[in-house]
This record gives sequence, C-alpha cells and structure tokens, in this order.
Amino acid sequence: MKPSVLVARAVFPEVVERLRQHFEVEDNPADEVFDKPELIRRLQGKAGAFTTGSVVIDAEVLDANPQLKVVANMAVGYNNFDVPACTARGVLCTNTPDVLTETTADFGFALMMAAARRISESEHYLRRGEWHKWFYDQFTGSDIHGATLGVLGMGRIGQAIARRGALGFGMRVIYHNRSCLAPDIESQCRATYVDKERLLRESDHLVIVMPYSPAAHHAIGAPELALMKPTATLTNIARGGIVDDAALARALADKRIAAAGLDVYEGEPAVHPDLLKVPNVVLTPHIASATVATRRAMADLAADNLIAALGFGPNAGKPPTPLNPEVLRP
Ligand code: 8YV
Repeated sequence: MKPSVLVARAVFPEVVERLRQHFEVEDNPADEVFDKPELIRRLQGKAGAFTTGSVVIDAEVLDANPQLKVVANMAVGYNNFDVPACTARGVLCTNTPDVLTETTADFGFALMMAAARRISESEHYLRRGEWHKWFYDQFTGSDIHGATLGVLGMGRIGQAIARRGALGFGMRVIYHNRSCLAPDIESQCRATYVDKERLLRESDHLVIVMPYSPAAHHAIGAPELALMKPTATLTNIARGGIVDDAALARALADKRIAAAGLDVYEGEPAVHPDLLKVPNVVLTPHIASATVATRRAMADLAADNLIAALGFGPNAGKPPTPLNPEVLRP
C-alpha cells in the first residue's frame, strides 16, 4: 500500500501528479488555509506533509499525529516548523535553499531601488491625475550607485544582494551577521563586516535578509531606526516580526528615515494600518521568490525531499536538503 501524504496548500498540478506516483495524496486545490484543528485532522494517517510558510508544524500538531515522518517546506525559511520538537519525535524537516537565491536577491534589489527612487509613490501620484507639470525636485530620491549598501543577515541571499550592489552598482557593501564570512567569500562580495550599530549608522540602503527566530523579534525597532540616516532606506524581504512595523510606520511618517520597501509583515497577510497611510513605503505581498521558474523549482525540490525521505525515487533515504539530518541516522 502506498503511504499517504498531505499537500497542505495548492501547488502546481504537475508536482501533485509526481507525488501521486509514489503516494496516496490528499491535496488542497481550493487552497484553503487550514486552522490548527483542521490541519491536525487532515494529517491523520499521513506519513508526510508538503507545506508552505503558512503551515505551522508544532509540538501539538506532531503529538496529534505520531505517525508523521517528514514535513517538506516549499520555502527556504522554516520558522513555521518547531524543528527541535520535530527532531525529538524523529520527524524529518526539509526546506528549499539555493533554488530561490538569485530570484529573491533580484527582488530585494528591485524593492530597494523602488523605495530609493520613489517609484510606487510617484506612480500613485500619476494615477491619481495629479501630474500637471515637471519641477526640479519632483520625487527626488537617493542614488543607489556609489552609495553604501548595508546587509543585515549575510546568508546566501544576503551575499547575492551584496554581489549585485558591489559588482553591478559600484556600491560600498557593509554587512552584519551572527559571524564573519570566510575571507574568500567576503572578497567575492566585496563586503566588510561591521557591528550592528555601525551598519545602522552608515548604511544608505539597509536590506534585511536574516532568518526569523524569537531572538530576532523586533531586531529593528524605534531605537535602531533612530540610528539610521534620515536619507536612508530600509528594505525587508526576510520575515515579518524582525522589524517593528508600528515603529517603522512612525519613522516613515516623521521622516526619521526616507523610505522603505517591505515584502513581509508582522501577522501577514494583515498589514499594520499605519503602513498603509504613509506614502514613502513600497508594499508587496510576500512575492520575493515569485517567478514561475523559481516557484516551480521550489515545489519540485520540496517534492524531491518528500519522495526521498519516505524511501522512494533515485535519492531514496537521502533527501537533498534536510534541516535535521540527525533524524536520518540509524
Ligand atoms: C515563500 C519565503 O514564498 O522561501 C521563503 O522562505 O519566504 C518565500 O519564498 C513563502 O515562504 C511560501 O512558502
């Protein structure tokens, strides 16, 4: 008998078909967002789950489903998983690194440029029919080329953003991270390690790409925003909750910083109402990895992980991107 798996959110039908070659699949083509009791119910009897960032796998879900063996996230971020709780119960967790790095870095750069050059703000003005004449300081923003790019969180995506800044736009790149990069990677990215305070004080354009953890909650709040230049921009493509959105909305309204670009929000898909009121912020609905090719690559990698973790396919027993590989050891 084939093992059963749950595909918890809607995904490419071709990927669901691949899973059906190995598993009894309960999928979710209507793309309902299950609350916890419903998720627990749907997981009954399932050996594996294909999840996205909105599907929370915690101790309660695991304890209600002791038969579960693997949870495969279609995302590089995995703060929706309680990984220690999974490890303690022998449940494998996987994510989708690498396949989205360049696409996400492209988007981070686009959002930063849109904020610095006031693209959304000026488009809204034009659409409102307010453009009647050109004038010398109309929507003047700040330069990207030659400016100082600050990267908070220098993992794969942070490094890809740094390379774009240094090699494509002649930016000076500084970064802050839990640890310094190896010298060869620092020189590839032409990036210099600084402490967090210096990063905040010296960045013309700050891009946040660090993973979310409870320790990272409100890593950027009012005190941190107060250290930034009044001409600076802040871009967050990491996770909601790293930035205190209420404090950011106040800083934008008071022109404590010039502009922001946000793709992620505390409590998304809800957006702090004050952010909707300030004009100098570009707001996008968590789409940094959203190109057709990349979303397909993410879905395929999540499926590869699920198939291999449950002992099928060419990588049987060796899922490509495990988060807690200790679970696999005999
Ligand atoms: C996903 C992301 O779109 O990979 C991540 O961590 O944030 C995005 O690429 C989202 O998490 C859906 O799973």
